[in-house]
Formats: sequence, C-alpha cells, structure tokens
Amino acid sequence: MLIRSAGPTDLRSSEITPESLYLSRREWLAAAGLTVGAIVGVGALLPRDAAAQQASGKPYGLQADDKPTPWEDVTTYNNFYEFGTNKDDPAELSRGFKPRPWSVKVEGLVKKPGNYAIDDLLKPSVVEDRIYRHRCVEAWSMVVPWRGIMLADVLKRAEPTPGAKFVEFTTLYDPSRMPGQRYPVLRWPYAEGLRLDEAMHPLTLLVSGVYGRDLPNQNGAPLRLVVPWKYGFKGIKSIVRIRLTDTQPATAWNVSAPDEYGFYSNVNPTVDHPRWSQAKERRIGEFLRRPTLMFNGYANQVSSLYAGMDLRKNY
Ligand SMILES: Nc1nc2c(c(=O)[nH]1)N[C@H]1C(S)=C(S)[C@@H](COP(=O)(O)O)O[C@H]1N2
Ligand SMILES: [Mo]
Repeated sequence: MLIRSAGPTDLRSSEITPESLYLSRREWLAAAGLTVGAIVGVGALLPRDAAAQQASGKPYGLQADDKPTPWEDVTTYNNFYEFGTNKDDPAELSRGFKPRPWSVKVEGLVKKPGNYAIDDLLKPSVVEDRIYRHRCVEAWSMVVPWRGIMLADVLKRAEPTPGAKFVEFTTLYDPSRMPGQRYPVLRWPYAEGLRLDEAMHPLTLLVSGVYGRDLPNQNGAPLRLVVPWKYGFKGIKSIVRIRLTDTQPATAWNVSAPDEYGFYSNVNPTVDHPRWSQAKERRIGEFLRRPTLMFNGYANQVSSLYAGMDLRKNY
C-alpha cells in the first residue's frame, strides 16, 4: 500500500537565492495557509496542486492549455523499473535510497575525461528552471518544471574528439540498493543513447531537480536526462556514466523489444507503437485525451536534426 509521502519540505537554504524563481519555504507555507511552526508533517495536508500553483521557470514549448502537472502526480506516478514496475512502486520502494555521495564518469572519446562528484559536475554550469512537456511512450503525458543544466555544457567541458558521434548514458547497477534489478525485466544496467547533435541541442537537459527542489529518488536522483521531444524512456535516471562513442549505443528498451522501441524514439503521432496508437495522449489529471504533437510540440526547434531521414524507419 502506498503511504503518501510528506512531499517537498527539504528546500536547502543554498537553493533560496534572490533570483530564485520559486517561493521560499516560508512563503510557500503561507500561500498554503500554514505557518513555519506547522511544518512537521504538513506535506500530506497541502492542497494537491499547491506546488503546481507556484511552478515557475521558462515555459519551453508549452501550448496555451498546458499547465504544470501537480507535484503529487509527478512524484507518485513514475516509471523506474529499478524500483518496481507499477506506477506507484518507485515512490515507495526508493524511499530509503541514498543518492549522495554520488559520482558520474564522463569518458570515452573526449580529451578531458573525468570522474566527478555530483556537485562538482553541476557547479560550473548555469542551473535553470524549465517547464517541459513530458510524453511517455505509453501514451500518457505530463507538464513538468524541471531544474537542471544543459548537457551540452558538460560535454563541451569534456572536449569531444572529432571521432565522437554518439553519447551513451548508464544508470547505477546495484541490486542491493535497486531491488528491481534482482529481476530480469530489462537488461541491467539501464542504458540510453543520443546522437551527439541531439545531446548538444540546447533543449537537452541533465536534470537535478523538479519544482525547484532536489530530484526525488523516484524521479531519478541525483541526476537524470530529459529530452523533451522524445518519449520518456530516453530520460534515463540515476546516471553514473556518460560515455562518448563512435558507434550507436545499445539502449535498454531497444535490446528488450527492438520492434517496439528504436534508437530515435522521437514523439511522433504518425508512427504508432505496434500495440497501440500514438495519435493521442492522456494528460495525467485530465479526462479527455489530447492529440499528440509532432516532436511533442518541439518541432520548430528540432525537426532540422532529422532532415532527410525516414522517420518511419528511424523510429
Ligand atoms: N533507469 C531508468 N530510467 C528510466 C526508466 C527506468 O525504468 N529506469 N523509465 C523511463 C520511462 S519509461 C519514463 S516515461 C521516464 C519517467 O520519468 P518520471 O517518472 O520522472 O516521469 O523515466 C525513464 N527513465
Ligand atoms: Mo515511458
């Protein structure tokens, strides 16, 4: 059974800056009709969209009727098979997971490989709040206020060599901490990949937070990928390695079901999944299904990356 977690009460003081796009904890509690003194255990009493009402950040690619999906849904309706295959498993089964200390290797075809403590990886970059549409291949979607840095920033610092053409990402492999890895539901560790130009695109983020707070474990703490024009499974969670390669990397879903999940995985309403239509999607929290947009609504920014490619073949 899922016991609702207390929600976001751990806003670190380092995150409360004058330029913060979010309400401080005090203001947030005030907005919810609560006082700081009432802080212990109040999370569960907050209106379910209190966090959504204060969602801020740049609304990249949002349509007029898009509004941020409530924190409650973003953090309890998850895919993270390392912590179970039901939507409410990750929030429950990742509760004791410790995402720090954590290190991330940046290696392969780069002049400056490194093994970084997570905070050292993030520190030199500008941390941004960006609200993105988020479309799962299962035909549901959300709107999520992510916090992160541009992947391009990390890659440029590593100085890719001329031979680098792809980027491979790998999730932590530790069945003692990720109980789902004790079952062969996917090939572990989970892996994903991008073409180098997709990885360098300014929309592509390495995400460390959501709703202005550190990423909850179930959303991929401490660091996950977000590529808003692709299906959600490209957004690999709990990354420990970023490797530049000259060949197209194998990806977890492509290995497990190659006819269903290709390398590109661009959101495309005209290319159906073999077992269901991709023409529409169910926005979490809404009743009627919405039409799915080409490249998830980011076509203006990304369609040139695929000029001349057959998007039926390269699904
Ligand atoms: N390591 C890992 N990353 C993963 C997954 C997973 O099972 N394991 N699921 C993917 C899928 S299918 C989706 S839709 C998104 C969901 O991200 P969210 O739970 O933050 O919405 O994470 C992706 N990243
Ligand atoms: Mo997904």
